[in-house]
Amino acid sequence: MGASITAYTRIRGQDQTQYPSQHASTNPACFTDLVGTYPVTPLEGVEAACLAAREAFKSWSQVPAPLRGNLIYNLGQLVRENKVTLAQWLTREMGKPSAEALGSVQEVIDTCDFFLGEGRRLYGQTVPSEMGNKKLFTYRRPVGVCGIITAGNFPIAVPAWYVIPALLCGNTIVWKPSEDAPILAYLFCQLVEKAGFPAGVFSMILGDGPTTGAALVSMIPKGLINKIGFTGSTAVGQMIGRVAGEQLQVPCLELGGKNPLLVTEKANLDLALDGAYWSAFGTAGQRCTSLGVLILHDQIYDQFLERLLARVDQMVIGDPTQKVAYGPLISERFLHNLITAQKELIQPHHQVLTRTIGQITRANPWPNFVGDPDVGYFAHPVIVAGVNKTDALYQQETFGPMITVVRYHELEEGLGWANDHGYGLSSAIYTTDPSQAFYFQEHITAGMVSINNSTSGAEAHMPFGGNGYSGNGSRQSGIWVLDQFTRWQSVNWDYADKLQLAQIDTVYQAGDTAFRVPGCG
Ligand code: UN1
Repeated sequence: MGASITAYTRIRGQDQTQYPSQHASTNPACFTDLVGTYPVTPLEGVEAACLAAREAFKSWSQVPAPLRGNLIYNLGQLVRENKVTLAQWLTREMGKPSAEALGSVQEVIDTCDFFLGEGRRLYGQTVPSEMGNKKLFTYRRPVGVCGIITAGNFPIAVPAWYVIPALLCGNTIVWKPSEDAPILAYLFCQLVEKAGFPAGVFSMILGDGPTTGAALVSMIPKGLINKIGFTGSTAVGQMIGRVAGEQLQVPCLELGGKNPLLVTEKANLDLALDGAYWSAFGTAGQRCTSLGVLILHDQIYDQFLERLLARVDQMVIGDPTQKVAYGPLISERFLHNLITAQKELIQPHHQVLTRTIGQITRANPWPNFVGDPDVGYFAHPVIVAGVNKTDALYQQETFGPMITVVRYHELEEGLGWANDHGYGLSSAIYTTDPSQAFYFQEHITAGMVSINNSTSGAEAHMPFGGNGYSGNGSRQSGIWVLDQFTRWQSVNWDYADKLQLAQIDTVYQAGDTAFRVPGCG
């Protein structure tokens, strides 16, 4: 429990107090704890933020990139100084256990550390011309106003993956954070402003996806948004992709996963056990990189599963400020969605191998529970066997502490289980045999592959993103995200003082006949 904060829509560095605060953000581990209140930004506020961003783009895009990088440095320092406080608010508002909360604030710092230097690179190329007295160059040019819509599981880390490179590249931002963490978003927004970004460069609008998110997306056909970035469900990503595609825009989409973790008969089983346990139940399974399908070789299936179930059975769940494997789900909505998925997707031919399904309550208890389950949104850990590829339980992402387990005999068959659901975000293989590891790496469709490590926990400067139902191939983080927030401009500078036409006036050498088609002169 602690003080509560009122969050506001922020446009041009100012609280928009004309939109009254009506909505409550509560602690998912203790819903009597009011973290704060916030207003839903109405359509006119969303438009005002986009117009402010468009105005600010004119000057911001002209600030030299090294100087933009200096502001990223400031932001990184501010987040560093406030790391513990931000992590505490993060735990309180969305329920991530303290160590993970600190880790996810660290991802913001890591991202700043990477991009402050990029301000002094943002390299283009010099390219040889086919004629004399002519020089060719390439430049990265900013895209314009970026609308960013993010989820509640990484309430500032994933936004930072978009916002920091986008700002560094000279774009301006309208950010719609998750309605599950508006207070943390507001605190982050204040740090961005304190770092010195000019008014209008970064605005924040508040509300849920169907209301404020949809309002932001509706700015694309109005011509007020040049690039949209979205982290969330596949269904919403498809909808955003359609709207953006209509305007010939390529969105940056980071969507769901059904991430496989495959354990071969040659795996170090102790290591694989740690990896599977964490991938499945870390963050209560609420990472887009969390484990979806555990794929076990015949030879180790019984032994591995027995050990995993024994460990899960001893799991400590509950108050995220204590030492627990996982805390609550992010909000009531996430709990509701998980319970609905369990009711609809678990069929009579499936076997629930863990104690039970649904919400942890005093009436439906978990033995090693810390705190009072009846005041929060806690879910039982669930492992389901007996799944077929035609089952919706295999084909759909279920966001929460629930996985399915399948067995395989040939590695090719195991890869079928890993790929055939059509998602392709993260994946993992546990083996001591390099030929198995490389076979997996070469045949998996996922954008990210771990060898002897968990499906989740990507480092902040590696390309992050998926294929298939997990995304449109866009990549965040590291140098790769620069392609999302810049467009290549090619420049040719001719100083011959006469018109020189490429291909036509080019003086080819005698030896270039090698490229002529035989029989054509
Ligand atoms: C997400 O769940 O959207 O790799 C991002 C990981 C984290 C990021 C997850 N670094 O699990």
